[in-house]
Amino acid sequence: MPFVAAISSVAAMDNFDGVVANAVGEINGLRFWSIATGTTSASLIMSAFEASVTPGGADMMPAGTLVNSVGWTNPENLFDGNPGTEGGRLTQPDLAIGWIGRTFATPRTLAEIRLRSGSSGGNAPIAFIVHATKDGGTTWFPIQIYFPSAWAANETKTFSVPAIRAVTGTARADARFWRWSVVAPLVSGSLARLAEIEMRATIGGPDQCSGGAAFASSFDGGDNIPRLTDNNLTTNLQGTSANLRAGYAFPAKTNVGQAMIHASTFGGPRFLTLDWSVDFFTWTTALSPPDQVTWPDNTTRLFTVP
Ligand SMILES: [Ca+2]
Ligand SMILES: [Ca+2]
Repeated sequence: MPFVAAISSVAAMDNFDGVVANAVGEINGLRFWSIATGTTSASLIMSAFEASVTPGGADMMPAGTLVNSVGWTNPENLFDGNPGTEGGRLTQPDLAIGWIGRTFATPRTLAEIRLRSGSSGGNAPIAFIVHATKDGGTTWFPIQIYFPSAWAANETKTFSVPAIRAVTGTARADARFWRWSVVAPLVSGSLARLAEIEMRATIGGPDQCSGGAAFASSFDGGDNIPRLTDNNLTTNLQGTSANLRAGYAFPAKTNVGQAMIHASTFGGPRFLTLDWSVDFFTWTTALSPPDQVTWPDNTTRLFTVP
């Protein structure tokens, strides 16, 4: 049974469109993959992840086998039926790979998932993908991306699970996810400090980063991800090493013809790539700008995407 009677229902945002890959809706595993958490902390902490075959129905997740990415503390606490116990992925720098779920011995068609925040609403995801598997977890495919509103502490949100469809888009124009990957900062071992990123459809066009959520990995724990796209050049996200990733999850397919970075003090990246993905799994590089030999503080750079 769900933990609380009063739950907020959140409509599905945008299904991964494409042809129906498999008419059989039954799956034998489900997981969610946090893209970004709220504003008070980058750590992902939840107290429950439930799923049911009917809206409001019995929770099927405890019957399954736990599967999760590395870095989790007490992952079983999301499936123990106890809203007072929390599990989390506290090692923030790789939050973008923070996924968790269950696989089932018996395939089933799921209609609804329910997530419950922990003692801090800011540690719940403001953007996440739900993945399903039909082969017991060997391969996963995304079935929906969600952008819930901000969470209260100990709040359960309900999300409908769409009919199982598969991502079929393979072209850049099908991408919902775009990111900058900092390959190396200006000075080896130093910081890259990104105040703002923009993804424009055309050269000189308006920024398209709205309606979805920014995401990032390998950044300092004191930072928060929404600073990347808050249209405020005085708020930034800084990475302590190479492999800082900073991107945006769009609610619909989005092509990018020009991308922007505004670097604040400590400069910007020296080597970087702009990558896109249709599913948040597999990334393709769209642009590898030349060596940014210098990048003065508080400077905007624009890059045309071929
Ligand atoms: Ca729990
Ligand atoms: Ca900012």
